[in-house]
Amino acid sequence: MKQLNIGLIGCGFMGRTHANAFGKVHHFFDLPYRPVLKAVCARNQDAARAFAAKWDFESFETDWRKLLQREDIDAIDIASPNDTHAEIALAAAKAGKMILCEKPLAMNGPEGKTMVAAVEKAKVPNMVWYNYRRVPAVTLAKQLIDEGRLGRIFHYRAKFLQDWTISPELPQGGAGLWRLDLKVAGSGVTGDLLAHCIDTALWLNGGIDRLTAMTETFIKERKHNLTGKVERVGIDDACAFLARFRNGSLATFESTRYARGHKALYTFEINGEHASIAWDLHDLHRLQYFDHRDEGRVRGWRSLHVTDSDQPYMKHWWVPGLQIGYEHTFIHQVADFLEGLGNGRPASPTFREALDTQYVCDAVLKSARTQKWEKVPGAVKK
Ligand code: SOE
Repeated sequence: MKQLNIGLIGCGFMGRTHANAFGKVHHFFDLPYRPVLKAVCARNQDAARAFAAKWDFESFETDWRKLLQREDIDAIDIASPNDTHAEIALAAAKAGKMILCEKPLAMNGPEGKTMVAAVEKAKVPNMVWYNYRRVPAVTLAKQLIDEGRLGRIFHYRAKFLQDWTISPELPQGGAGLWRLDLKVAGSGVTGDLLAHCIDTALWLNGGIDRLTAMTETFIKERKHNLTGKVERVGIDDACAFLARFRNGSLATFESTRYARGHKALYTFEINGEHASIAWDLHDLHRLQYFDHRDEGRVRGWRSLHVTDSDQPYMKHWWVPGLQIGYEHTFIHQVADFLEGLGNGRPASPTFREALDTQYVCDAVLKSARTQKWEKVPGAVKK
């Protein structure tokens, strides 16, 4: 097994999910490469040192440019805030490093396009962390759709609900709260939460042709942690949009951080001519499946407990009936990336595939401004 030396940038929540995945993947998967936690990079020296010690990184840096210059680093993993993705990715591609980038790919489509051009020019393997594709129940949904079990798709319905920004006392900006700062995040729930729903939807149901959206910013001003001043809030707190897929199906998408009682309620339901499927992140190991072709007397929604060895990814884990969870989606993503390095079939979504999600987000935000239906350009031919 060859070594793949990882340089991780960012040691927040996402840095932890990625470090955990790199550290565990070889225990469960037989892969052509084994990740080595070479270095972690964060601006704050104490934070970088503490993270390196806790997650077993061999070294730490405080300047990502130095990390990129290191010859002992093969792959750069970008887990820092959204406004840093493009600059780091462009430089990493130039330095010939493989790149894994946290979602969303970029602040917007045009920026994402420069990142796609850079990795494709440098011919470096690249991937964006849209982890929910790798929930075994979601991957099973993909298999069922691709096998044609649902038949023609009529409806796609998705939502991602949270409730952590309802208090007007919550500041914006700085560590942990940069997601509320437009200049750093690029958008609010659209890029942070709906991007997940969109990525899954494009993967399961193909491209989106056009859409119409509305957004709202419920709390208009918040104290900014970095300036100490009360500043205008630029992000969308909530967003809903209607869409038409290229395959003719209709869709509704909704996301908010103001749904009291919901912490991370990501759900989708797909209705086809023969069958329907539904999934819920709070019950992530189950896939609900209804097949009209079942014998009438026993027809009904089946709750598939996705834990058996013939279901996606599950043969790598425990024994049938014992479920896995959130952290494993990141481990699966690393496994697929390493597998792809070995067999030359890049793990998805690549930067180019993730650019499609970015284009949908751009169209959503544009439509919310223009109050019109907007056409969505495609980065990948579908
Ligand atoms: C926001 O609270 C957040 O952490 C997102 O940034 C993640 O992408 C999502 O998976 C969970 O919620």
